[in-house]
Amino acid sequence: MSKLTITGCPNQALEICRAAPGFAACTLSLLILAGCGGNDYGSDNSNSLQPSPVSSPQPTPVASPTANPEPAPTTTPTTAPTPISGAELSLSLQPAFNQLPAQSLPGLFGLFQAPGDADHWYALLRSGRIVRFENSDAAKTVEVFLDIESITRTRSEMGLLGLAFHPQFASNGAFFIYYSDDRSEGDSTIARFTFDGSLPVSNATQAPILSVAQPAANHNGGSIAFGPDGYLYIGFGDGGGGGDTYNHGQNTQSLLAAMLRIDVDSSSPYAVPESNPFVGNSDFREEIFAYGLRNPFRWSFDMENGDLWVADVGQNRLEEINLVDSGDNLGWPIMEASSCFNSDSCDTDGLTLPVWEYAHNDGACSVTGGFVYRGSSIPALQGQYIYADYCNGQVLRLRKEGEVYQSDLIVDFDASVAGLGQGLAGEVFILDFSGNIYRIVNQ
Ligand SMILES: [Ca+2]
Ligand SMILES: [Ca+2]
Repeated sequence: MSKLTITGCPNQALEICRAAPGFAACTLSLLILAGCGGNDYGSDNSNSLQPSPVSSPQPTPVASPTANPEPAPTTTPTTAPTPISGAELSLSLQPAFNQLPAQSLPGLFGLFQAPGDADHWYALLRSGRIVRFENSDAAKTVEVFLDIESITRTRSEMGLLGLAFHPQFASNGAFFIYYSDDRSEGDSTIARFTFDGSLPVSNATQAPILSVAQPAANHNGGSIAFGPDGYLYIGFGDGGGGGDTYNHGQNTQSLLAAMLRIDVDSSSPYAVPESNPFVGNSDFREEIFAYGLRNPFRWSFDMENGDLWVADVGQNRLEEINLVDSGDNLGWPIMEASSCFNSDSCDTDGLTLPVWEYAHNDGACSVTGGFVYRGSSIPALQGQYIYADYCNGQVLRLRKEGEVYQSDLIVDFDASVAGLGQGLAGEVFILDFSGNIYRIVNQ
């Protein structure tokens, strides 16, 4: 019998919560787990994690305004805190696209626009669907863009996890998805599909790109994206369990626990770019762009300068946000953020530590990476990284003042944020896992 939630720890419980139909159950689990001392578990149990439709995704009220946007008390600055100069900001969340039918976006994991198409939004649903709707707050219907529910496994942290439109989508119709397929523990599968103008996209257009066997149902990563270099980036977690059960973190012969970079245009199914950092090094799989990651569930490129921001979900203590370069070793499981985890030496030579980390205080326990704001509606957020914590619902911003990073609260949001979204105009949207979409607005 596989181990149950109650043998896990708060952060691990949260990762189970990602799959739960409602946050209340997760809160309960976390309460039960209070004081947990760090046991590992395999969350790949089949007892409690079957996703079910969200029972009542009623639009929730606009999040309460942050009365005093002081730095979030839950954050533990990596460097010495400096006075927050953004205290003049007073932001809130406003429902967007809220004329869409109730329950039309259950398990909302992502929100995208396709290159060259400002007229639509594409919503990624964990169950195995992508639906699209018009780019208008008056939009009242969604269309099924892709439906692979029949071949998507959704137990635990599995599901349709990522979407990336090809940079030439407008002319070639190509897009890529990352889903847990119906093999074993939900093999991590990257596949290409082709949109020919008619909906839904035919599943027969699926062309496999890459599949990696998963030893456990959790820590699968999630996002995929094209970089400014035109290559497809893929983020995989350490395979699962807890505390790097399967020793993938520093295993560079494995594609797990790594950011990969592949060229999907010059060869079929893909080629390794000659500029990848470990090309010609037999100690590494050449697809690896960076490694030492625990669970890069949500990450993104700055649409203006191409910086790669990777939020790595932590174990039991610390959540991290990394600025990732080619060849980086992000440290897991030697380190959990800047704290020694599974090493006697705690030697950080050669490791890239996060630019920001925060502790599991005040209900925080799992970072949901977001986007660098490049919109026009809130100039004060320009160039700042917007992210959230799945557990306590806080939406935060990270910015650099001089050489010092600092993070503060935007909104204390009473919902489970399993993803944020960014469109062609650079605005950032906050997604409630139950299916509501919010934009950030001035009070
Ligand atoms: Ca896994
Ligand atoms: Ca790390």
